[in-house]
Amino acid sequence: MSNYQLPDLEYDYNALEPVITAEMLEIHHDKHHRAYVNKLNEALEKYHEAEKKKDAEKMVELQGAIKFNGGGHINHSIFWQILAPEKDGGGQVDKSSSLYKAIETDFGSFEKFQELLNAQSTVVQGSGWGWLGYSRQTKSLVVQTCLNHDLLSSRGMFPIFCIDVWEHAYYLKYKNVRAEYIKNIWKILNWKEIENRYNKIIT
Ligand code: MN3
Repeated sequence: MSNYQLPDLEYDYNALEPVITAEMLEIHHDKHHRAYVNKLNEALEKYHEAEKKKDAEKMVELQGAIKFNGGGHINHSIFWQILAPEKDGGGQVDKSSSLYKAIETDFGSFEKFQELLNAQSTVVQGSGWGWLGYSRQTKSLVVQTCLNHDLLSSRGMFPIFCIDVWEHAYYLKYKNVRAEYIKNIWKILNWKEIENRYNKIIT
């Protein structure tokens, strides 16, 4: 039996205001993310039944739902952790950290990295995610975007942090102006957690 659970947030629904309003965060976490978890569990249950019956056709058919809802669950679980309220240090990057130095080395400057991630995330067509990733192959940081809930790890890159650029992430406050939402999200990035994720992968 697969029974994935919706992870609790480590902050209140109103804690990311004004960047993300309480209403936006509650709907995003409690409705959208919960639906991915429920649909992932349903699809996996059907998959296990099909597996018992050795029904390969049904198993293949279910893979789309597992990929989409499983990716939604995995990506959102990262996203909630790499955000933090401004009063708890959200948005404050430690310029002496190894991640900050690696960003300067790999992108020229922190500002150039920011511009690149913002620009690429803004032009994702339809729904998707912007990422800072780490390529084990080139041993360097990379900016990437994924469509829908595709996983960065399926490209052989380790996901360090992400920006959800689905309309459901910003529309209630920012309407069609995705660029404004992306510009503002830097105020609530949890750099301690982001640095931890980077340090784990390079050591
Ligand atoms: Mn989302």
